[in-house]
Amino acid sequence: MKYEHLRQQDPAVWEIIEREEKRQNDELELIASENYVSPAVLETLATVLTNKYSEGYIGRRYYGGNNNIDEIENLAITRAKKLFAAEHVNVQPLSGSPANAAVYLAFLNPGDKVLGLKLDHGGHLSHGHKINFSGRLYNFVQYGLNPETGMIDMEEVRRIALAERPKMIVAGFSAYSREIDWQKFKEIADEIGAYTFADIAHIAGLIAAKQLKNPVPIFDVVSTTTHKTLRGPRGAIIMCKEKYAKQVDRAVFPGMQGGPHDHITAAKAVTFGEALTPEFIEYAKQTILNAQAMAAEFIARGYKIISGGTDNHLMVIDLSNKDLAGKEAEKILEMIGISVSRSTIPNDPNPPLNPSGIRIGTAAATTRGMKEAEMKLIVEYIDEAFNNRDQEEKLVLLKQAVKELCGKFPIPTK
Ligand code: DSN
Repeated sequence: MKYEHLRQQDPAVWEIIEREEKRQNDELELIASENYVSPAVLETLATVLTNKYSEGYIGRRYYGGNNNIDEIENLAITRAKKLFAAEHVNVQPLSGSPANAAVYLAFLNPGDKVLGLKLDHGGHLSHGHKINFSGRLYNFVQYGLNPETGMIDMEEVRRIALAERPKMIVAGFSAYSREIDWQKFKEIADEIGAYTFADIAHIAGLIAAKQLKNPVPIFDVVSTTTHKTLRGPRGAIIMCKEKYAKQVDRAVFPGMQGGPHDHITAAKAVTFGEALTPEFIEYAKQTILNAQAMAAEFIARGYKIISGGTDNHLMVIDLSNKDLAGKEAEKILEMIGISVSRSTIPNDPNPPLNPSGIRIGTAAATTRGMKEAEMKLIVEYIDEAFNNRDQEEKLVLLKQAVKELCGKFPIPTK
């Protein structure tokens, strides 16, 4: 029986997990940063590798008994190098923020100036927000999106970079739907002798599948989580030029972290193996096609998408013309079994806890096998839910429709 020991030993925990499994099966996941791992990745996460301590690096551990772990870590590194054309990879970061903290530790001193995208324009907390460690330890100056186009204005980035002369420029975002001109960022950084750091957490899977441009051969250092479009376990990696390998490794351990989570390292290796297959390229292509179909349908129904569309897996919808704010929209959709995340819009007049928009992504729905026709249907359900937000009976019917749709596209178990 599946999870036999857990069921018998701790029904209280099991019952919650079982409920969550049912929720994930019956409901639709449109949170742009979430996805479903393969059964092979899930199995790897529940292996005995979780029992091991392996502080240090391959062949240089501070604990005995690490021969097998060395092999696992080597496999993860070798596959990641191939996937991203990376010179050096550190596969030990526990997640996105710790990875970014390690990058700053490797290249900067406290107080150094860094240029990053504003959080409410699509950046990330760890790109210099004042309540985050990054904004408290380093002197971040920030660029925003062009208010007319909703896109990054590279001339504006250049103007700020030349005026502020930061030691590092950060590119790569949590809620930006357009292709990023990595080469242009690099040229600007070279003009002022700044380091280039790309955080590709959201789009790593699309880059690995060669559907978006890859910053790894261009930038000094690149971080990514492994659990978004890359469809792996919770975790992160850092890629850099060989000349920065030592300082990056030292920053991860002993700088930021203790022992790596070896079961997760193994699951990263399995994920990279999956991402190297032709099937994954098809998945990434479809994820983008689905996002574009969804954005077009929202626009046809009078919704305002920041930047007017998407080149990747996500979009940010400004709901201010719908008499609706992000928190309420998130709640209404939760009532019909659809998860999205509220999102700020550029120069949002509303506070971060109740911003003016929502962010939607197609990575998880595409893993279930949904295509453009289902995306259109989903937008119809969302629109109907917003338009009938006070009609409880209508919302119940929509929840049933979402469940039926999910039933036709089960989360892959093979
Ligand atoms: N929480 C992730 C996201 O939703 O984009 C980023 O950390």
